[in-house]
Amino acid sequence: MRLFRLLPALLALATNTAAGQPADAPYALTEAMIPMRDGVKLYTRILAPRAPARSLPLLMVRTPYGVSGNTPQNVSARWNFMTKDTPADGYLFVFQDLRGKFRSEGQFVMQRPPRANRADPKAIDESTDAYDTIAWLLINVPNNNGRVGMTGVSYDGWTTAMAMLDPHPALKAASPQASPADMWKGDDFHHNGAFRLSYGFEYATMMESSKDVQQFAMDAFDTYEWYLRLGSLKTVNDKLLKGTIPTWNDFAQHPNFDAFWQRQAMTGYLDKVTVPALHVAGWWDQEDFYGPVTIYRELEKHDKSNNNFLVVGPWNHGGWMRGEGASLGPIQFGSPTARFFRDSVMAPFFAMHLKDAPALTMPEALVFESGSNVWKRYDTWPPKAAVSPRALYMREGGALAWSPPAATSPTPYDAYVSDPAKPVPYRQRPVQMTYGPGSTWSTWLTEDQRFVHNRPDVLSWELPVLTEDLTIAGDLTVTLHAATSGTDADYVVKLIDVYPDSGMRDLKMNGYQFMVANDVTRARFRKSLEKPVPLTPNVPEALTIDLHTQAYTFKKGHRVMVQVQSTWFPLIDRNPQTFVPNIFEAKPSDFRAATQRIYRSSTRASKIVLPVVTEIRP
Ligand code: PG9
Repeated sequence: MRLFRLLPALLALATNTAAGQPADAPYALTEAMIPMRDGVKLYTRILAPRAPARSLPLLMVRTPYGVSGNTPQNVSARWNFMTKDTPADGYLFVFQDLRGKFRSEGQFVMQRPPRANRADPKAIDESTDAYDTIAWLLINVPNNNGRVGMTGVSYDGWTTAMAMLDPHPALKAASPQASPADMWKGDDFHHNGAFRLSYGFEYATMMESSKDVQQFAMDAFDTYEWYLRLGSLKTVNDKLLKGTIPTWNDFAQHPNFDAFWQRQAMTGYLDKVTVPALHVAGWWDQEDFYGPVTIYRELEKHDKSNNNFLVVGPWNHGGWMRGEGASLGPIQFGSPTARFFRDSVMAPFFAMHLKDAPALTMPEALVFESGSNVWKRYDTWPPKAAVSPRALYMREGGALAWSPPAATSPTPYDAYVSDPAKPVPYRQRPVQMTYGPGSTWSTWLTEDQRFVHNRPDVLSWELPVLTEDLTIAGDLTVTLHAATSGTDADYVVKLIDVYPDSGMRDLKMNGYQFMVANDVTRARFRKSLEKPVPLTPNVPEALTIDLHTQAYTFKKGHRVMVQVQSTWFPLIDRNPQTFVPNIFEAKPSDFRAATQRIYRSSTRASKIVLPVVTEIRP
């Protein structure tokens, strides 16, 4: 980094350090505009202990959500777990606004893809911005020990993962937490190509209507009504946004897994473990669960020096970074899981790499097995030993069974009519805005599924009451043999733990239907993610649905249930059920009710394959 580029920032550093700071706070604030290689300057806040005991490592968070909330007064409270009440011997905390957000210069690009030409010295991306920032910090922040850590949740987790692609040599440890990996396959904006309407619309407008964050003004408290009134998604640009929100335009112009999404997805770039990494995910993360598990797995293929680790706990999005984590919604986990993670995993991980603290003996995968409510240590994820895949079949009469259907069945399927004019709500109405006041978004994955259980457009199958515990650990896959009277369809599959009908101390938990795993598939993509093809009316086809991964004990006395439905609104946009090349361009007349059949015959046996733990476990 050449000195003339540093001068304005050094000036900013000098000017802003002293002004109006509480003398009794253990940290002092320095603000800087740090120059990047293309000349753009990024607003950065550095919070350093007033009287450092020795030279300290830098711990950095890069975010699009604004950094001004990080003050000398509150940094202690937020990050106390990392410093164990001794700020003077802790960290030099660094918070930076991404390009184009809040006080940083430049242009914000939603998940800017890695630069195409790595040889171009002026090309930029989040990796180079992290690199340039670290280079600057090492020279300009007094008392740093030459080592840097990065962390953050979700977008900030993604910037952490991006910094690991071409890391500055001083980046010695990283914890990307709930980082998305692929916005088309499994994170915030789509799942298997099915568009996450409410999140996509509300997030894109929140981030791209101004330089800061600003919620779209919806004139309905129950957004289920608001999204239904929109009708076809074409209305969004025609009447509301008029092409002003770049990310919405990308959604509308790239409905398939084309070069746009392929280039943005992290997975294609994860070909080496460059920095010791602690990947963190929550089993009930309502935004990005696919991402952290996928990033861990991709990197694990290249982890020759055993520097890549996974932690998954019973958390919602970012739940490990706040509160105790002893419960989520009404579900109890028996111990303060979030506190345990922060104190006993995250803090020692960074201390070991950045401060030569005693080594943390990290298992390859530390996962919380909910239901039995214990932490388990595995030497691979998914576990290889002591787990056998066992199929649970959908059978006649709403039954699930460990054996396939008999050769002769008078009715080889269960059926329902799915009507896009009356979609199944994904959570209890009123469905408040995602991040609106009173919103139950953050815990919706724990909601009691009885609210849709007996709808005529939701099918359910159940195992009899379990006579002993059933534990699963690893990957879950569904095969649905399905036919529709239309030419396109969505199928949502939910694996549910049904609590005992009576005897629960908390009365509402009697018969509670708790979703253990779930996802949606959009049948048009069953043959190709890039080139969707219509279904032939009433001709069954086999669809594979990845229900991701879990560690869970269905307790003795509980039941296992599977539910299938074809709408999940407004989480997922409505499939018109008539094949059109681009659903964002569908006409109102394309939206039609359709009969969906889920086959359960000997030749078309729909099933869920569970990773059943069979032997003595670690
Ligand atoms: N889930 C959010 C997000 C991450 C990355 C891109 C878009 C959205 C977040 O919580 O930051």
